[in-house]
Amino acid sequence: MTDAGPETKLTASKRRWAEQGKFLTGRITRPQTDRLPPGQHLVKNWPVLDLGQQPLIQPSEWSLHIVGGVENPVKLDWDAFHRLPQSNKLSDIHCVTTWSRYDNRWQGVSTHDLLDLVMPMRDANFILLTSYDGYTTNLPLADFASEDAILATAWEGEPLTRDHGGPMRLIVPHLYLWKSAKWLRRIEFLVGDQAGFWEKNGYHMLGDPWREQRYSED
Ligand SMILES: Nc1nc2c(c(=O)[nH]1)N[C@H]1C(S)=C(S)[C@@H](COP(=O)(O)O)O[C@H]1N2
Ligand SMILES: [Mo]
Repeated sequence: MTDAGPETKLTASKRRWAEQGKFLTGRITRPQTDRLPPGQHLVKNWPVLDLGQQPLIQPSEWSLHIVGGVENPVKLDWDAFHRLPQSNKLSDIHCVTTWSRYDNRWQGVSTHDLLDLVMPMRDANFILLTSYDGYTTNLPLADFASEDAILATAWEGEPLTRDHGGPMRLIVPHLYLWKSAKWLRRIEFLVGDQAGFWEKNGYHMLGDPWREQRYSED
């Protein structure tokens, strides 16, 4: 025990987040010449890609369920979600089908603020996302916690449209866009990595565009 007294679960979680945040900030900073990842080309429009079922969710019927390895599991309705701190982010997006789109303005709840609320347990190092269309995808908690990651409800100042995942989708801009679940409904914290839909169908477990992690090597 230190002079500052016993470390509570809360301070331990927050301290760990501060450490990981620092680490991530260093890791995702890239030189300007490296802005377009290998094998990508720029588009000005924003293509729509999904499994073909675009669920229609009224905000009154919407909820986000946080489950698994967290100190504070929650089910947030639309109002509760909007009472969380709201953030703005600017980021580039990169789709595995080789298009990239620069300078997207997002508004919503940063994953940092969500993590502050739910407080992941020490051994919960992976995330499995489930969406209203049945889609699933997985990523490491360290990547979910990236400074640029946001649970987005608006794009370019307008509510996120249904075809792009409205009313709310995840954006993790430093990974290929298939990790950015549209119509997000559930976030599960796991000890081990569990493959989602595309990951079970040959896509990479991480999906870093700068390392061209498109498909798994097997
Ligand atoms: N719920 C859900 N999220 C999803 C998908 C999906 O089928 N369902 N497709 C993923 C894939 S493969 C891509 S490339 C991006 C496309 O997002 P966009 O249509 O907004 O460009 O969404 C990702 N998120
Ligand atoms: Mo995709």
